[in-house]
Amino acid sequence: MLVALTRAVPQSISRCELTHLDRNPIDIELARTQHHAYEAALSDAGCRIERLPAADELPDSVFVEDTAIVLDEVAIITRPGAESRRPETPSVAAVLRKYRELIFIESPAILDGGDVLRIGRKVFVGQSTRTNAEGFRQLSAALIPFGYSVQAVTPRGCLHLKSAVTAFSDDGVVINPEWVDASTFKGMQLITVDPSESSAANVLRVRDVVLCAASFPRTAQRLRGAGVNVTMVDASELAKAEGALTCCSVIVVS
Ligand code: CIR
Repeated sequence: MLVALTRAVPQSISRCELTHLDRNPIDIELARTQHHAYEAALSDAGCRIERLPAADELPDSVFVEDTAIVLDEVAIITRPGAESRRPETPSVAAVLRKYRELIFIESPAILDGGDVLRIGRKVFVGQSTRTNAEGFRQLSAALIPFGYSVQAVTPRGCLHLKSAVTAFSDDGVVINPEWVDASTFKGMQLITVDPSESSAANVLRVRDVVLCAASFPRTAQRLRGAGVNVTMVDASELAKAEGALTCCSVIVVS
């Protein structure tokens, strides 16, 4: 059984953190409609949706991915790199306690879930404005005892490692090689984003389905050409808040 933790688009989303984008008006109703469609796609892919309590006063609270990393053996509660996002974690921890033993990332570490890419027993950790060397060190110390290998990677020109690369299968990644060094993933099947779709590397795999953002049809076509079972989801409103597909859920195997 898969559980997808999600959280509603908050009233305050227009005050979200922005790093690489200029602020543009966000249509909350449209963002909510698209977020419901995202939840429906996750449900169709086999997830039970469990909604965290809404947090209207926390502008980035819909982006639950950054607050926790859930593995089979344990869940890590992060310490988000943006100070405004740190109050998001206690309510996530309260729910995840039902499913896993918890390990907490502590100051002076910062770590965003968007920087953590797990492929099998390998964990790649982006060193970004949101994740520092101490965040990498604490995460490594938590995961190495469970037999994971943990490797630091430096993305450039994007918010998180998973803006630049995500897995579409057990050994395949979709990647923007301008944002992360492709040689890090040598030996895996690499599908590069279409050059006109720089943000298309963030796809969300749920079992044998891969969710792709509707704004990136050319990259989706590349995935389909490789035999991937693609479902398109329109996430254009939350993209104005620098959110992509993985950001809006935490998937728990229960
Ligand atoms: C932020 O800057 O924290 C949010 N506006 C966007 C977070 C997106 N999260 C993700 O890619 N994992």
